[in-house]
Amino acid sequence: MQQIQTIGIASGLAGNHEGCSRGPIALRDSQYLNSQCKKNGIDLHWLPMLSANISLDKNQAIKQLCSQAALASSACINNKTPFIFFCGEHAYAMGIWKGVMSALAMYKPRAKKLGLIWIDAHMDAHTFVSSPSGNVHGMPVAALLGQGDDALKDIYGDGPILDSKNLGLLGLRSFEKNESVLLDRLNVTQITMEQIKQESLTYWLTNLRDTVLKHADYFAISIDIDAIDPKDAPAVGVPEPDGLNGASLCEALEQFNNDPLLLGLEIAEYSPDFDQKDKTLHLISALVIAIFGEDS
Ligand SMILES: [Mn+2]
Repeated sequence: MQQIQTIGIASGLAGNHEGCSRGPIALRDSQYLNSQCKKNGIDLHWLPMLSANISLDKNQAIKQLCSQAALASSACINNKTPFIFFCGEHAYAMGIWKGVMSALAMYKPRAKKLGLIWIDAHMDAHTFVSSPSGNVHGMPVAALLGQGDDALKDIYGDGPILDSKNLGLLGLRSFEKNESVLLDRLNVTQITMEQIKQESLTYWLTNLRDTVLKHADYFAISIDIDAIDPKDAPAVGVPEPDGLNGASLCEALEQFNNDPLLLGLEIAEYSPDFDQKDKTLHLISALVIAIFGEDS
């Protein structure tokens, strides 16, 4: 049985959909998820749930959650234990991956680098200046790349930023001009749904792993559930039609099963109130098993 450090961040502060805060709690309490994982050799070892400090203003509360996420993720790297973060919103990716990069930077005798595969319908590359909504869950990619405005940089704080060569986005189909201009300027690898119609998901994910590891030592995967087609995963705050096929994504991710260079996984934006017959819950469970399960 493989033990996976499992951290939930139960917050809906960074979007305009409070229901997301219930996602991590529902997953922690799900008999289905935890028992399916056990059957497949995965012991989800749940650490105490992180939740927002409501006495702080919104951005300061998001910043605090990111710091807590960074502490938890860097501890996983230092202890060399695989991890899963289940996050109400994608905003906390800022903390999770900064924490991982900080811990890798301390490796002896040589600092190590992170490559990141970001599976999402959206680019998440807004700043407070460019965002029409001002929702921080649309900004983590910009922050991780060190491209935030002052307010976003304040939330991100000090610490390493992600080299744009070490990031690849997949599943894109809903974004604003400002975001694609930013990512194009930084030469970030972007795989759109159009491209996924030409070649299989397995092909693109093999390709992305190679790309993000060209200049990095390890890699990790961040999945926004809205990358998946709403027919397969309806339980999200911002559904976007024409997305990834859920079963194909699981099948394609199996190539990373027990990959020695894979550090961990983030799954964000699950909003259980919108689920239909637990479809999304079952898919989340299948994603985890594809990556960490035995004999998959
Ligand atoms: Mn996202």
